[in-house]
Amino acid sequence: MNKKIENILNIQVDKEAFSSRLYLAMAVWAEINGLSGISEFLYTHSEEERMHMLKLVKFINERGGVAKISAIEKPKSEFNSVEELFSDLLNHEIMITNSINEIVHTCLKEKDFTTHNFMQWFVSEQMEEEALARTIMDKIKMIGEDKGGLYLFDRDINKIQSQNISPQVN
Ligand code: OFO
Repeated sequence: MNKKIENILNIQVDKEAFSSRLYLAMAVWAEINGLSGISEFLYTHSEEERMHMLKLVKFINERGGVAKISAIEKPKSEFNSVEELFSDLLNHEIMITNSINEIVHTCLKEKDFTTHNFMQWFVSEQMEEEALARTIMDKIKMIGEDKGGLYLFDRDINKIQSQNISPQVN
């Protein structure tokens, strides 16, 4: 496997692992703050990010490279509000989209069309995840300070998830 591609894929392995732990930390915060629907949503999202990481790990190894599992920085675990949490989540997904786009760009420059083809799954996944995060942010902004609205949002968030996310990994 092309070394440059192997390296950027390994950096992405770390980013997906970090995403999984960031969403896990968010899930814990939501759970201890009595937001069980939001926490369930985030636990599931954390698991999906772990699957993204594994998908990359397996691809690197199958193509003759070596997947590297490194230390990961500690994610943020305190949030002032649900709005801050989901705003962080949206910004994180935008960063991941940019990172995926960079990999796609490098694949084309290096003429690695196999990895380019493989990365298309991530391109579509990011489109869905970003769209979902934006939908959620719109709803949270609508709710504002309304506690009843937050109660309903927490109850219904997992329905929004099932309409928008396709967690298929294979
Ligand atoms: Fe939410 O991002 Fe993985 O790819």
